[in-house]
Amino acid sequence: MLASTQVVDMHTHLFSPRFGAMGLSGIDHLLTYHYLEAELFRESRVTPEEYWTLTLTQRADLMWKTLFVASVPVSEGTRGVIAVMSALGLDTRAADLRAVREFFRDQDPRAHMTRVFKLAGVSQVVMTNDPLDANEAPFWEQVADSDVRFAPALRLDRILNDGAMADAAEVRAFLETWCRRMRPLYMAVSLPDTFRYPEDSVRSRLLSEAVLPVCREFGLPVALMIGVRRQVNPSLKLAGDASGRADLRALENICRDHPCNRFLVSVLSRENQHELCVLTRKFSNLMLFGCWWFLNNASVVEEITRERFEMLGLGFIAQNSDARVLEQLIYKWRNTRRTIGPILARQLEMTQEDGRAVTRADVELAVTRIFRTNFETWVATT
Ligand code: HDL
Ligand code: ZN
Repeated sequence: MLASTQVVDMHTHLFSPRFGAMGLSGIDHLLTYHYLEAELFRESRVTPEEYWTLTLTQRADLMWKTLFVASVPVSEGTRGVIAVMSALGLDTRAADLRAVREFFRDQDPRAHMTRVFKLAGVSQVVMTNDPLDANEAPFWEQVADSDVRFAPALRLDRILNDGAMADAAEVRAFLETWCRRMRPLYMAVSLPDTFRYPEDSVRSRLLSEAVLPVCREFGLPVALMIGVRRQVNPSLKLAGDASGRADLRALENICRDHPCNRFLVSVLSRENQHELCVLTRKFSNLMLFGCWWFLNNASVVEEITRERFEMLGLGFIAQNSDARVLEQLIYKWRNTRRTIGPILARQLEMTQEDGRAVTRADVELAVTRIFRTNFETWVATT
């Protein structure tokens, strides 16, 4: 059932074909994924400074040699590359990347994308769209055919975290314009472990006076992704972020103070997961989603998904991939099915043991809810 259910991947960093080179695909991008760069710098004598002077091809070659030839790929990230190559019929013990690069070069991009979505069992992904990103904004000026497999989400980090705008009226007008232009499914922001709400800060004021009112005006949820400690090691660039335990009273306050807003919430610290389940039980305008980033490892996914079934029943969004490279969909959703399938089966088995027969329709309902319809219902504006 899980294998045949098409999922909606509600948070990724993928881009539809209309965004050109912003959409990443192929072995060089798969190998230079920042999850793997963090592992490389621990295994290789090459320093980050030296690494950043290399070309993309040189970085991918170094990654392959260091983590896949000179070592055994057992981590989540390295096994992911193996799973993608295997699914595409490529030699996972190749001494070098020549033949693999040739394969990707020979693919018709559209046919390849369709094949990847099929292999991953994904019907739609939600992008991360930043209207203040100079590379991305011009693509929104052009009217282009939209690919229904890619839905927009309006990302707020530059406004709420980086001080791009401080005036609430200006932010409100800006967001209204972009909601009309982009038609996002939701707005999103990543927040530090130190996030407080309410507080005497620009971020808190912009949330209250601009973001949340515009979300109400357009009927959009806002995704709060809490617990990121950005750039704890700047030399690693994207790989330099870490996680921190957040004070979820901020979440409690914002959900209670804004009952007419809907919230999607993911927190990055494993230590916050149980209390997030408790809070989700307190607020019907709070929907918990995914096993984010450093949590997207089988050992943690198992633990937090069991807590969620026990405390929330089927009322949560089980996973998002956070994929940055197209083919990552294949391994991230393969891993999710492999990990969460048995957990759901055990929960349903216990329902049966406790005295309620479980039918095929029950299983289908459960799978569909946690991997698609809970999200689709949450973002429906009608
Ligand atoms: O802020 C985010 O959306 C995070 O997912 C970051 O993009 C992070 O770098 C990431 O890719 N996590 O998987
Ligand atoms: Zn992300």
